[in-house]
Amino acid sequence: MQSYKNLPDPSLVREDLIQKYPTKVAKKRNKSIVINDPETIPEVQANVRTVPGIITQRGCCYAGCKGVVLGPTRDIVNIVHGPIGCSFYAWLTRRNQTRPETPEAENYITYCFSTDMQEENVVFGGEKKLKQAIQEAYDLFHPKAIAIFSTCPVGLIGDDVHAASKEMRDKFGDCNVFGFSCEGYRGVSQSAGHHIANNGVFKHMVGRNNAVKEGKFKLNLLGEYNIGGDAFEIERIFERTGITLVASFSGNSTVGQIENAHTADLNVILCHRSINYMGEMMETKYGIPWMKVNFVGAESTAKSLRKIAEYFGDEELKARVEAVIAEEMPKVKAVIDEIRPRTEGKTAMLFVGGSRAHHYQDLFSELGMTTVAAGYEFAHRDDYEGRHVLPGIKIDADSKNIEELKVTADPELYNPRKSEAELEALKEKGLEINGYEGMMKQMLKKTLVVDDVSHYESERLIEIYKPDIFCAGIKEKYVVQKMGVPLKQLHSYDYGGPYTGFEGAQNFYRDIDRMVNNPVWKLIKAPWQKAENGSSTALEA
Ligand code: CFM
Ligand code: HCA
Repeated sequence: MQSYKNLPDPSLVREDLIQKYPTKVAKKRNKSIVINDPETIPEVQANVRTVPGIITQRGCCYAGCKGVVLGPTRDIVNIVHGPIGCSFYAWLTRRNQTRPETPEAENYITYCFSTDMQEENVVFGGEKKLKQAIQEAYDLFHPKAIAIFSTCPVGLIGDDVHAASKEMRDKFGDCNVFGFSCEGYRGVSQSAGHHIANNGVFKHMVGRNNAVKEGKFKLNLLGEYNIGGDAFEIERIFERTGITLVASFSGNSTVGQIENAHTADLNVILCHRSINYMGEMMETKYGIPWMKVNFVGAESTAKSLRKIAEYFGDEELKARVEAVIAEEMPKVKAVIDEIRPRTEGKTAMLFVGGSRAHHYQDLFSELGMTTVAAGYEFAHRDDYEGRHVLPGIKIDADSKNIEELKVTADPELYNPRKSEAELEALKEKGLEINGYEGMMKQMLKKTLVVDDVSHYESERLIEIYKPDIFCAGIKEKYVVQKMGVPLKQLHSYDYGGPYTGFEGAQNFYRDIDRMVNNPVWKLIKAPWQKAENGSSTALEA
């Protein structure tokens, strides 16, 4: 076990990580491996193309669009236009749960829809087959909406999924059909897919239904995808505090909710990376401000609830929020008190996605554990460095490859939910509207921040730091565990969860306790324990 106090010299670690790379690659990777200083946050290179040949954790644009943003909405038929593998390998792997109102209510999440493109379609074009597939889905299910997702070959042969969608939409009249040009090769990671998805959802869904939901404190929850039932716990807390959830983007959501989202008074954003575009567009067109929240970690949940209550400025809401916190926290504390003596002082490493590598640090610190190294797969600089913390950060560094959606305020609809003066007053109180702190502000001095960590670098980091737990995804899991270090999947939660809110925090503490204190890891001889001459670098001498 390595405590924070006796961490190795981080500049030697960085040197070690890049020493085997060719000079040009080493130079590039050097900019993505940063020694943290929360007081003077250094610049980190992020959202750049992975060097070919390096084994990355990243996924593709199609995964970000179809799997991440659109996948969790239960009553859209999502048809993948491409060879069958793209649909098959994205089928139910993300654990986005859903709860239809009744057993008969529409739910297509368990289906796998694909045009099953063949060589003939690649040579002669696949639009005819796509239209047939849309027709078949319509005849069989009569869904409210059908979305089409382009895979790599579709972009290469030039099928026009937008024209095909429009033709079918006009033909049906009662089914919203729209397409996404989210070919896997676009951009540098999943991130481009989020942007394309946000643009499409905003253009084709948001604002189609003006029915107003009852409720005094109405908000949309953005960037929560109900992995392992996370959204269910947040919904439970909102209900207890008297907050009305208009739409969720997109965990446990429906087409109806999203079409109605513009009637809410506030957007709260959990995963900023995947959905900041939606927050910005809804603010421009409908005057709905957004603010960053975090429901991962009990303290963060309490803080976020207080922030929401402060935004609405209602004394009754504030009192209800305090009452809920006062009731929920003792249960959380009891579990911490039981477990913390066994987890205190242990170390963790988190390399995941574009948001969780930051948010889950809160849960570890509640257990007295330190994050010694962390990084995102595909986040942008603002997710590391924060927005407002460093002025002048460009938010949409990947947008150059993506067709821009011009959003302008509609004077008929535009209704600023808070006046400029009210927003200023909230900012003065320290309530960040449209801003937040990134991962680095929260991490300790001299810890390592590594963007788009490579497989090789992860192995070296484990050998050098010997963390008590490593958090990543399914591709990393078994390699890391064979090194004698338990791996917690922070994407799928290893079939556990929920981990959000007060109850989720308790689930997480118990799962982590079971992992870091499991005697089985001591039975595995890690490679460094087997090595005859011990060390391979000066660092370990
Ligand atoms: Fe946001 Fe997500 Fe994440 Fe993400 Fe993802 Fe995911 Fe993730 Mo996997 S939207 S950035 S693209 S929190 S699918 S639910 S777990 S990599 S850290
Ligand atoms: C994706 C989805 C993923 C993959 C998870 C993993 C998810 O990016 O395509 O690598 O284990 O959360 O399901 O991030």
